[in-house]
Amino acid sequence: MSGIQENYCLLIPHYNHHEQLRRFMPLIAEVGLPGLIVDDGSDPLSIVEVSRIVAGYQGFELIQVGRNRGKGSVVMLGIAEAEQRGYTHVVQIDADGQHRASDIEPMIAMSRKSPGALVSGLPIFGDDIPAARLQGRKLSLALLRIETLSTDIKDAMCGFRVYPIEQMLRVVRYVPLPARMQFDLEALVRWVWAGGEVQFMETKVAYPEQGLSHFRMFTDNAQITLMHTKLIIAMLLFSPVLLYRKLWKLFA
Ligand SMILES: Nc1nc2c(ncn2[C@@H]2O[C@H](COP(=O)(O)OP(=O)(O)OP(=O)(O)O)[C@@H](O)[C@H]2O)c(=O)[nH]1
Ligand SMILES: [Mg+2]
Repeated sequence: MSGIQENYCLLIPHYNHHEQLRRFMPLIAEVGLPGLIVDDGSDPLSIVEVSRIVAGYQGFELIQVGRNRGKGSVVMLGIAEAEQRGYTHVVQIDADGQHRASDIEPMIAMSRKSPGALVSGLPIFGDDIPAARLQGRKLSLALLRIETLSTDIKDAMCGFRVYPIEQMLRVVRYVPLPARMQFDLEALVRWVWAGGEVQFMETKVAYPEQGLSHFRMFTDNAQITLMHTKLIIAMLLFSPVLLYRKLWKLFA
């Protein structure tokens, strides 16, 4: 990536979060970056509302995909669209306003220092996080560390990350990433398997009372469990390569 001028845009996957996005937009617009909002087949009323919201901000564009496909699907679509518009990096930030817009600039500053790295938010949660979500995240992090044979991974599921586009498209060239909520997890695992660098930046994550989660406790957790099973089997097959790489890094 050296020699190439980094060019960042925001990428916001949106699904029935127009009320949250309405409150969040003034904060993210302040950063002064262009943005792609990819609507993931929201309800008709939500699409009308989100179209109105986005039309009110210069430099922001709404992309619609029709039927609901899942967060992973629209993030990958947004990454491809960003590449076509000449961007080298996307700052993916969820539409529900849980993340701090004021941390976008520091995250980009971190990314500029290592443009080839995936930079992920490292959530600092308050007391407002539902206990079940916290336990689920802890379990996923432990499994992700096994899957990557790495304790360097500090968070597995943050919806606030900088993805370098070229490298990310290389990661999915032969095997696509999951379309739904497993995306954040598997993207990180596959990134590490491909030899990619990951950096973490602490950032506060809120679960406000007027917030709205579309995370489906049973279905999404079941899909995440299946994904971990698949990744652990793949890791066992791939482990000689991962171990060789680790030793190489240690002794090189
Ligand atoms: N849940 C969900 N979110 C989607 C979908 N498509 C796009 N999104 C967006 O993906 C982001 C994350 O969705 P959330 O429902 O907040 O899920 P989460 O942040 O993992 O879960 P919480 O920690 O409970 O908020 C939001 O910006 C959504 O609008 C979808 O099909 N389902
Ligand atoms: Mg959320």
